[in-house]
Amino acid sequence: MSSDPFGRDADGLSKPSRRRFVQGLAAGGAIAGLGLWPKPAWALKGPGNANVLSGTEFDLTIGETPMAFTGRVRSAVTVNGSLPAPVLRWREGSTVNLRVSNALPAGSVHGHETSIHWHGILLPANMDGVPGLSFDGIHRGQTYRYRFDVRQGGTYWYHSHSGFQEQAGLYGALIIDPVEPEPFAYDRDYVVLLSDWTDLDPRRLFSRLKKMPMYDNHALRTVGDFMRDAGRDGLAATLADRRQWGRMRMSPTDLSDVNANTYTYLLNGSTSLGNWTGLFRGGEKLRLRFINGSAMTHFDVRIPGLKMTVVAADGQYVHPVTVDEFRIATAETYDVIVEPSGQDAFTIFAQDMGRTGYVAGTLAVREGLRAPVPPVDPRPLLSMADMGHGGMAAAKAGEMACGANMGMPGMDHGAKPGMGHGAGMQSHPASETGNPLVDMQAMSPVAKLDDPGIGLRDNGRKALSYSMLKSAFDDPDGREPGREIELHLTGHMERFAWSFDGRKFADAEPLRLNYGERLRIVLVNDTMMTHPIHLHGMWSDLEDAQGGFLVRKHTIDMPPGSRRSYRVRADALGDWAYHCHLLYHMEAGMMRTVRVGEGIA
Ligand SMILES: [Cu+2]
Repeated sequence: MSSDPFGRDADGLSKPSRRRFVQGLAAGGAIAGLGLWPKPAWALKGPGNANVLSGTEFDLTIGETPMAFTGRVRSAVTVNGSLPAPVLRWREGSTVNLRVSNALPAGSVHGHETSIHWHGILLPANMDGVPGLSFDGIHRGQTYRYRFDVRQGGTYWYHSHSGFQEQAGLYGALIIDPVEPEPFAYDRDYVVLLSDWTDLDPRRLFSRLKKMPMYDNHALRTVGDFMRDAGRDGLAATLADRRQWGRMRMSPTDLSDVNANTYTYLLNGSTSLGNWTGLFRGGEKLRLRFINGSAMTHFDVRIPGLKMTVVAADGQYVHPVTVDEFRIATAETYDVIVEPSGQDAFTIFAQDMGRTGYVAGTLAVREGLRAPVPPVDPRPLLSMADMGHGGMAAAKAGEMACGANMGMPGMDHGAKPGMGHGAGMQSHPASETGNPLVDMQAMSPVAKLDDPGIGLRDNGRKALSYSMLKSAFDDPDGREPGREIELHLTGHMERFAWSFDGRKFADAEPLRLNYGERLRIVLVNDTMMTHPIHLHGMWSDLEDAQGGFLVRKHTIDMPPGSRRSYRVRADALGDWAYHCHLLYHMEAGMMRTVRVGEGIA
């Protein structure tokens, strides 16, 4: 029986071939040292972008493939046998046909249904790939035919929207070549797709999170830390601070629910040991298309020795801004231009926001080179201001800015609705009051657009913040929003409960938008976690602190204690998913249906 390069047999279904198995090990790298394989497995991989499919006709087969990233063999969910899924290259103005087949084996731990969602792509609702909203999903043995016009250019990605398949490997880059010439030049073009891998069955990881939300956070403060703080700040202040943290049920070092204690981070499907390498010649400009295809990880990215010029965010051009470092939330993309020179090799370094681990790759003049890999930064501490209990100045200074006025739900802080952006006490939806799924509220959240984020302040490097991202075009709609919807991101740490306005997806009515309207969505983060919020089918046009158009995105990251607003043009009929892109937050309920129709709101 013959196989094509993707390990498919003549019947079009994927099977885990020996070749793919070895390549999976290659991506893992670590196993090469065990002597099980005749040569370093990564030598099988070519440099740069392997596995690119381009054109208008695509056959994508979703199946299981054995992979080993840690030395243990696990079944990944793959597309045409590949993790990450193949890079798809489309052209703006074309019509793409994508036949997606479900070849998951019977009894797969990854379920019997699958789907592909084209993240950030404008398309008809029944092509969006969310089971239960857009269509019925793709059942075992079935093929779903996606067909739509490509109406945009830029860097995007695609992933499963079924169960936890995205965690298990079903994600890939999507590159759309624009019709118009791009406003920047480069000699080489690389995808840098970051992701997080676990050997655990993701369903088991989710149930562990429900039972032990703090499992991955080993960094609880010690008695020694306490005595040091007490010596510095005084016993009373330290005790008061600890009581507040205790009431909020969180260690100040906890920035993420799942981190490198569980995850192995991947860059283009390679571990650090596998050392994905992008080649360059001196004097060339490289375009790096960073994509965060992780399930649960914010990455802080830098290339020591190189400046990075950000030219696009979430696929859309921005005025070029040059930085040393940027934070990329789950589901975001950034295109950057770099000009390596003076060294033969540079390290692409991506550490997780909680500083528990990293993944590294290399830009080099030839294969086999490595530059030094920097240490992971010290763990940052969250402050009360980080939680929305105090202003930015306090946040920057890392001070405790909140007094006795803790944000426990149900307290009346005398806030009035419609208080505008930023300053003053924040009001809260009545559904949060007395709600067992809500353990905290932000009292004075602010936009924090000029804040690069926890752990990136004053570290001696110039870090990107949202306020530096300015679309290279004016507000494409131009109308002032006709109405405003305020939604609160809510949660309960110990229950691992996540929701909007204290209502889980299963218990919530759709959010209704009138077809054609321009509206403003205001998000308030009442939790201590950072949530990247993604609206399907329509752009999210982020506003600056004055309410003016700032930057067009498909995913808006919401740090703790933040209040951010964006404009949406409801120009896509149908039901759309609207959710936190942290996979386990979405699964726990931080999701809504957005229903766009004629005269329904
Ligand atoms: Cu979230």
